Amino acid sequence: AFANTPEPIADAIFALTEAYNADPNPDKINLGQGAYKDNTGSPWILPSVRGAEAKLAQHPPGHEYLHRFGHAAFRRLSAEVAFGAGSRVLAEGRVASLQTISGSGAVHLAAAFLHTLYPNSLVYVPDPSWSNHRVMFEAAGFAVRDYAYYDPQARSIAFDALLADLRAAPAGSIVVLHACAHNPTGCDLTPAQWSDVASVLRDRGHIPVVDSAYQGFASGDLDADAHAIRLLLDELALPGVLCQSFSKSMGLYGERAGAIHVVVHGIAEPAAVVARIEGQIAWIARKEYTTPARYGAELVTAVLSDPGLYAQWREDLVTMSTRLRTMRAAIQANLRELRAPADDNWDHVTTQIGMFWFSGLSRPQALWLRRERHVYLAESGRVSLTGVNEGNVRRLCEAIRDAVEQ
Ligand code: PLP
Ligand code: TYF
Repeated sequence: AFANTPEPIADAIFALTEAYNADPNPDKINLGQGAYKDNTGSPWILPSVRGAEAKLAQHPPGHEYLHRFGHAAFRRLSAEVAFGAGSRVLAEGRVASLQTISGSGAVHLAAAFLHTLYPNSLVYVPDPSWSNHRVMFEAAGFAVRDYAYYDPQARSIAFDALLADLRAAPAGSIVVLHACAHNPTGCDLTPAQWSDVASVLRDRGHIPVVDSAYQGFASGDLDADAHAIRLLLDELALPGVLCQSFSKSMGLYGERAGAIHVVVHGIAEPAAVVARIEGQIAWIARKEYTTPARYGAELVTAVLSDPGLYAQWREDLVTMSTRLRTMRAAIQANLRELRAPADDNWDHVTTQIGMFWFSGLSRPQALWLRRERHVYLAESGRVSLTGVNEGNVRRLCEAIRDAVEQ
């Protein structure tokens, strides 16, 4: 038994983290996984989350199972973070919400649920995207196609090609969209471009699956970063799915706090449909893991239900997003000063937003940086800015200059 177990498929980003951890060099730089670090390179527990921990220590919630839909207050409050407390969809009861095993679990349940209804639809993911999108929708049984997203020459969004691909997709396709801070490119659509995309989605009867893993990380503002979510799923009343993660926005990576929200439009009395959707998704989860995890949901709920902690959380998001923007500016200034070639002016370091810099460094350059300078970035050239700080940014830029001068 078991001897024939085939070799597992490695996730490139997790493999990179393992290689970094195994490197004994004290000056190594970790630009792999998208997990926030402070200016000393240490993980950061958000002050708002510390406050929530203190609150839970005073009033322990215990360890009972959650309801199969998840923590009731968490489901409601997480929907309000995404859609806005005064949103029409929430007021009209159009949202089926379930707590999930973070954003990954939400994407998985979205795929599994949609497959029960639309098994023959094609699924479109941006090129490039978070690699798990394709993996999870294919695992659910879908055929997955790319739609144009990024133009490496122009270092910006290939918007005409994007629209053309979504127009050409068979009617009723499922379209995965990043709500903000696109992973890995750091390039988001403008509000005007979102409106154009929404028109195509509506005309073609496509179903948007909006993946929101970085709300608050793009601009530092929760509402600004929810623009696409609210435009598509509320204002323009497109039926669709929202996958929500608190991993990055609250720094709760290992706690696995997230939610799936399925938005129902075009039905005057949505309550019965919403209840059936919640029941169906809970049944999928029942077959796989029964109920979601408690502690992360308690922390998120403690932050969101306390006005003081909520205000602190908004500040924490500004702290994190500002630090990353400051590092973008420092990288750009250093590369310009070092006269590092390969780019006219390194403009794209600061025009991109969010956790990642899609550097344009090639695979051989990324591998050279790893081997020769102990700088660990993805082979795609994606740099997680979380690993950059005042102590290593100069050295990083010297290494990049040497890599591009090779
Ligand atoms: N979606 C995107 C675009 C991501 O980058 C990530 C990872 O951070 C996730 C979803 C899921 O992360 P998690 O499962 O930690 O919520
Ligand atoms: O892209 C990242 O670095 C994060 C973390 O399968 C991550 O989103 C990476 C790969 C993966 C799950 C999470």
